[in-house]
Amino acid sequence: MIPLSLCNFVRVGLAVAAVFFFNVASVSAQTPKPVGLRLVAEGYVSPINLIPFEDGSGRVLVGDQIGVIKLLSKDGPAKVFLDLRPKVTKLKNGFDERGLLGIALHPKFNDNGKFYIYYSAPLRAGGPEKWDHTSHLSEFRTLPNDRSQADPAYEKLLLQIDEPQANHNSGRMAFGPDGFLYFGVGDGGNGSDVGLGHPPQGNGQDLTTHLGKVLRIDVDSGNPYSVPKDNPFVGNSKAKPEIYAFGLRNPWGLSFDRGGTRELFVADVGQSRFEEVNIIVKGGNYGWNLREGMEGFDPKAPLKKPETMAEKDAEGRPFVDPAIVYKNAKGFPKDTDAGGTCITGGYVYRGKAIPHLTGKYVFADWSRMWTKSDGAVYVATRPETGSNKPWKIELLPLASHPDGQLNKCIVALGESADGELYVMTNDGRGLEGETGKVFKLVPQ
Ligand SMILES: [Ca+2]
Repeated sequence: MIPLSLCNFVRVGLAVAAVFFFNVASVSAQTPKPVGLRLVAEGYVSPINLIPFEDGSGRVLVGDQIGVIKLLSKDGPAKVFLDLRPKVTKLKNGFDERGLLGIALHPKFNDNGKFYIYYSAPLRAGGPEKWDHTSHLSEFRTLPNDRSQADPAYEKLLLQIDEPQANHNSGRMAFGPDGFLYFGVGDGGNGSDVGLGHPPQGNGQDLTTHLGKVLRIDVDSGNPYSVPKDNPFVGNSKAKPEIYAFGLRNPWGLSFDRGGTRELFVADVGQSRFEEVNIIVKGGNYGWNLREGMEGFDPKAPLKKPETMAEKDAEGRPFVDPAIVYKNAKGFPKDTDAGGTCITGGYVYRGKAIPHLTGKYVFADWSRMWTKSDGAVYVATRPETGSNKPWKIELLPLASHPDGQLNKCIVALGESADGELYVMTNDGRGLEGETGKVFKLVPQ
């Protein structure tokens, strides 16, 4: 928590910053054309997944963190697709990062009805003493002749990952253009990647654990799955073969670009000073907990820029810098170009409705202040080819809301089958009430 007096100061600063774009390096007075948010669904607690059916129907699944997945038709009412609450670990009414975290439909879902869910289950029998819970990655399926209804009797458990603390779980998933399932796993929680369940080098840098990684598996062969032969650490007896990339803290936003070269964008929630988006490459080390943003990180003094910065990891690999970075208001309470407190992540826009966003990465921050629901939507523009400048970040003006202020926390973004984007919010600080709403990003 930061003191309220500081927050008031931050608020004045952000009002000034709202007309500028920012990146870590510079500030300019340009601003993108306004867009609007149109309400399409409400009554959720914390809607964190919006997954489209790719069958031309316009239907989408909306997954609520508490464990309920609803199917929204284009015009009809929402209906419950799957209620996973009996299998989810007991959640707190207040702030809680556990629950139903990720959903991905099998690329051949229309034929086989298979889909995948990542959720927080109670700590498994035999799990490490005093650890918090166990993450489950499971295969589910619909009823044989009805894609609009999950089969409540079927679950095939693919992977369990024990979690020392309740926070930093990720579990965000997507199938890649190669047909393999990619998913994020957080560093196990706590802060600074230290404490119970965190080895001396941190989970992010420890290749013997799934924690703090992006993993890649093949759900179409093996039992219950197989590891793609070209995963970067296959054959390394000191590494988990599922690892695709590492050095991540809480890779919350995870999406493949529907166009371009189908890059994998992963927004990694920072701790104190920087929020970042990484373009994931095979075997890449994204730095946590030796790096945060473009700087070093010292777990003993997380709010300070360390005097020295590691240039390479323990095996001599250089770190991969993030593509998009902004200052976290917790670490920079006086800076007008601090973009928020927790990156939500987003998508490269490939829809038709808002042409000026095409090819840009549209993303959100959960709340610009820790003490108030103040989510913001941003647009990041890739630098020209050959330039080593960071992506330009601009606040996306929301003409549908007075002064562009949402006054809500943005828990996730979603993408329809035709590339249009959705912004999912709730009013509170956690799993209380049914204030969760789903908005569509529309031209204004
Ligand atoms: Ca990083």
